[in-house]
Amino acid sequence: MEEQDAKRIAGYAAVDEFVKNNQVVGIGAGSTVPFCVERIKQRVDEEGLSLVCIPSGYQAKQLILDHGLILSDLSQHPDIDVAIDGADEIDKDLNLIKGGGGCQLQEKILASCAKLLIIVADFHKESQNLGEYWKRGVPVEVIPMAVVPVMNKVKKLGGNPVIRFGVMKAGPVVTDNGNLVVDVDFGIIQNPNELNEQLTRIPGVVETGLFIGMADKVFIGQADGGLHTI
Ligand code: ABF
Repeated sequence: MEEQDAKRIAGYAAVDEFVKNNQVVGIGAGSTVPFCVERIKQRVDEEGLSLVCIPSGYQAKQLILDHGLILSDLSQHPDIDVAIDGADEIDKDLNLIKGGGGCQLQEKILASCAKLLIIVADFHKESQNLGEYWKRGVPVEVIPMAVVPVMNKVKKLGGNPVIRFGVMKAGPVVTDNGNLVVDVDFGIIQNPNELNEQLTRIPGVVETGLFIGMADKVFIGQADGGLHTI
């Protein structure tokens, strides 16, 4: 329950500080973002805010529709005022690991179109260096034909790659873009920027879940009901 309360505190606070009338709002995925959408809906009803929402994927699209908010896309609204999203881990410099849900590519595209990227999370997610908390590795989206050579190349960078499988292990997870996800454990990541550049230089890598210097502010709900912002 503590964790859910912490997510709600973070989600509500982020929406209250950053969502304003007449904005185009990017909506990410995960279990914290639904609290943001809940709060957006309350404010639309109570304050009459006029907003257009752009989803990062299927879950976000459904959330927007379920709450009766206005749904659009990047073709109609390529410039986003504020994108609100979750994260798997957040370091002291606001670098992020994202993509635990497999939407890293769309989430990064959305973030790159946004004037502001606001992250919402619970207290587990904060660390000094990426890799301290999120032990499943850096999500790397890979073109299917390149998966073996990419895995060999990330091993040479010191990573331990694992193809992500679905819950029943019947087959690999396929992203919304028809790609595979390789989770690469690098242990504690001392230089996430350099690592991200090394990974994205490998042919066949479409995108990584390392979000470097993209987040503008992070709202972290605390176990005791407090809020920490970075
Ligand atoms: C998305 O949802 C992801 O990039 C990240 O994997 C996840 C975070 O979810 P939660 O809020 O449930 O921790 O934002």
